Amino acid sequence: MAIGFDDLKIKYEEIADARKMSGLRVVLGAYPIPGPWRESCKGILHVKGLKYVPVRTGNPGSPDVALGMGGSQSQLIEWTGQASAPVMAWNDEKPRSGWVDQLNLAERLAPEPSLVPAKVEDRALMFGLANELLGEHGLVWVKRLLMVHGPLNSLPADDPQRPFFTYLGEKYGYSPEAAERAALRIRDIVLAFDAQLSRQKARGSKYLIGDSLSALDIYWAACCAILHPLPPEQCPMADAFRGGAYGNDDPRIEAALSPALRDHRDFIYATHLEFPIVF
Ligand SMILES: N[C@@H](CCC(=O)N[C@@H](CS)C(=O)NCC(=O)O)C(=O)O
Repeated sequence: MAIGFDDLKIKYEEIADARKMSGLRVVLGAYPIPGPWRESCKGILHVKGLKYVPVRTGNPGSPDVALGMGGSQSQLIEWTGQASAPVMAWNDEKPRSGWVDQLNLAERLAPEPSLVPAKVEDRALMFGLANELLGEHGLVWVKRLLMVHGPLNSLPADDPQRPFFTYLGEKYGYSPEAAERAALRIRDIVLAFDAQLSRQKARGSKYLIGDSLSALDIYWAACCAILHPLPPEQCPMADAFRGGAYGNDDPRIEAALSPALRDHRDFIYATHLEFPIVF
């Protein structure tokens, strides 16, 4: 069921070609891994029915996952001024590599259905909680420190996968102490989401904010995979990433990740997003 790195269903354009186009182009990275920012961005665009041209991150002939895989992303850096995905490019406007800018652009291009609550208190809460997931030092940001902790402490020095984990560890400030702080932070964020979902259920809402779908529900659905990926028939991701990078072996986080939070992810995918996830 899982697909390999050379078996992608989406047709990804090269950056040089995408730069010559107008309209909406999204640098997604051509790999079968449900990156939380990537799937968040795809989810927002899907709900809004916005069509786009998918673009790969690496230079022609280079791997797409990260610079540490040995390739080059110099064309992405030249175009967007940074080296991560996703990036949304609209006509000749400055490419947007941050999730807040991406949501705001999507809202502008397709105002309905709005994924940003109209009430100021709801909006402030939504962006605050979304930042706990996607922002710097948010859940999926710091999960990278746990992701590299195992491999950096177990892979032999000459293992071909080691440079990838070394690259990510150096880029995001890995140390064993930072990994422990990350685990506690993730637990606390998951607990905060669980409390928010319980409050919403108590007032009769099926959604994390207000009474209808917001970007936060999509972000939770997309980010949950980093701790608890969907099964292969719904998410045919590369097997090598399932269980280690996308999974959790910390009992404190496991206890916080309640059945209600897992069910909420499943509900949002089944009701508003696409199955199976396409890569
Ligand atoms: N641009 C995002 C971060 C996106 C991100 O980190 N994406 C991952 C893939 S899901 C990535 O490109 N990782 C490779 C790297 O960090 O070098 C943000 O800062 O809001």
